[in-house]
Amino acid sequence: MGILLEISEALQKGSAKVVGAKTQEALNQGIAPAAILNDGLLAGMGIIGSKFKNNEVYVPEVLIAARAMHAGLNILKPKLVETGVKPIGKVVLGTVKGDLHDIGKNLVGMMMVGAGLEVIDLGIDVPKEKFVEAVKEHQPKIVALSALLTTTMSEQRVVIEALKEAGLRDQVKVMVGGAPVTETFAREIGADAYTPDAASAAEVAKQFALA
Ligand code: B1M
Repeated sequence: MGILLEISEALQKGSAKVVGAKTQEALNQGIAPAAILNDGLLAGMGIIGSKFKNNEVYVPEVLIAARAMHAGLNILKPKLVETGVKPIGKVVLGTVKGDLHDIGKNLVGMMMVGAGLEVIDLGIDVPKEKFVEAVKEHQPKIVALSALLTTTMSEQRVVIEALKEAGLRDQVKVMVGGAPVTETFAREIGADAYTPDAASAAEVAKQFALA
């Protein structure tokens, strides 16, 4: 069995220890970090996602799989963020209020650091006030909002409105993303950019920072 398949299967079983060890082993074998991420970790999480949808697994199993995913991501992180240059700009990043999903957000953050940006990660379940405070305090070029639920994506609009009310909207680019978010939705709520994945989010953030 290929090591990437072994990573995917260990993740589905929720074995953080095995995922961590196999991720390291794959790196030692010279497998590209992007392949380990996409064909190992994300492939496993994709299968868990489908089973979750079909009620074949439940929240506890998904949480354990997410913990295993983090174990793998922690090993990959130094490779994904290798940069060594002075940051080209700051990003305030967070998962919006009511939403506890952080794997995608963390990946977006890692890729942005890898693209040369400094990332201030506010975490999950972040209320609009905290985004506004962070913009005042850190003066970032970009605010990046993640939402994974159809019930929380509207919170991205709430944050944009709060930035407007605080008179801060014009000084930042707002980027939105997350599984239920679309280009059309992003335009509708007045975001500056929608990107479908972490790599393109980092690419667009870099363009904004250098503009
Ligand atoms: Co949740 N969950 N979950 N969950 N969960 C989903 C999102 C769901 C699609 C599962 C399903 O039914 N198929 C579904 C949402 C349905 C909907 O609203 N459309 C769902 C649900 C319903 C729920 C609960 C309501 C379940 C319940 O309690 N009954 C609950 C809600 C809790 C809450 O947030 N208030 C819940 C809870 C959880 C756990 C806590 C158990 C766990 C999260 C653990 C954690 O994050 N630490 C969890 C997980 C793991 C998932 C799935 C299985 C995997 C999500 C994930 O991490 N994917 C997910 C099903 C799925 O996605 N297939 C599901 C991997 C990650 C890399 O992808 O986050 O999409 P993703 O990020 C991508 C892109 O979206 C993008 O880049 C990333 C990769 O390149 N991206 C951005 C993300 N943010 C971006 C920002 C950007 C740009 C791109 O710019 C700023």
